[in-house]
Amino acid sequence: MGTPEIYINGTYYSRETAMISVYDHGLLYGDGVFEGIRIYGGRIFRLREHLERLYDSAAAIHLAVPLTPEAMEAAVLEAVRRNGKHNGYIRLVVTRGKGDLGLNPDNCTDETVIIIVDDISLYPAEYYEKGIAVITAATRRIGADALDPGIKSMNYLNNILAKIEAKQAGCMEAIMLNREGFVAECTADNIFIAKGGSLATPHSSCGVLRGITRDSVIRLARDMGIPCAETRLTRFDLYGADECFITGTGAEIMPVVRIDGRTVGRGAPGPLTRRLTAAFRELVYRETAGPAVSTG
Ligand code: PXG
Repeated sequence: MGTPEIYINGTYYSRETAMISVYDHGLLYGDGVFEGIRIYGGRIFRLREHLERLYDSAAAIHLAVPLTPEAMEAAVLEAVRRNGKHNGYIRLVVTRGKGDLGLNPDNCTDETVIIIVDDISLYPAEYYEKGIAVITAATRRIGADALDPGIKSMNYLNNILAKIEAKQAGCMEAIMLNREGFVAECTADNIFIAKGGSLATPHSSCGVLRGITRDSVIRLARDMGIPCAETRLTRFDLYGADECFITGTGAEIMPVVRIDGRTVGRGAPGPLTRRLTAAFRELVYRETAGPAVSTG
């Protein structure tokens, strides 16, 4: 595998030469949106859904993406093709672009579009077998009254602070609560619990990103006849759960076996988690079968 070819505004650069201006408002103010997308066997998983979320996020922050969704889809496919990546990760970023020192977005002339195709650092396989320990972070998820967490914006500072809390506690992940103290999500993953044969996950109004993996799991559960409620969850609900897992593009479905020092269920990945993991792998296989480098 050669050096990655990175797309910036229609031109490809090497990893060493791919650069943006220090006046880019993405850097100066976190003024932009992004997506993280998986490539499985040369096919892109749910590209259309990711693009829809990207354009919705952009619209919410008054950001005009300089490519049509069709042109963006073509650009992503071309970037994957050029990089010859069969399994990996696409980071799609759109920033307000180069401006000057000052928040005024009118001074930004051209939006910056970046497509990076690279390897993904996965959790070690044993974590999927044993499950992970998590904490609830003191750092709260930003509320929809401030910045709607449905927007996948480049402002991840409070998620990063929660991630630091997790690491300081010797854990891989942190659960973030919303301002009311209800469970929202993890730093880059959604969360589910199972209790009495049913699933529950925080409702989008609790301050979560509507994850594409979350959506896949909700639909799979319904197809499998497993009730799944989108509701409000408390830490009490987490501690008393039979099972818990987190979902995301990177982690897929990761079992959680300890929360704030309390053992979840029997302290091992539970039966619903295992069934959904198998069903999710089957879904990915089904949707990404076929000719390489196309949308899955
Ligand atoms: N919540 C948040 C805050 C996220 O950022 C998810 C949930 C899960 O959504 P998906 O659509 O992936 O099921 C995310 C996803 C990265 C990276 O490189 C971040 C995400 C996804 C992929 C890569 O940091 N966040």
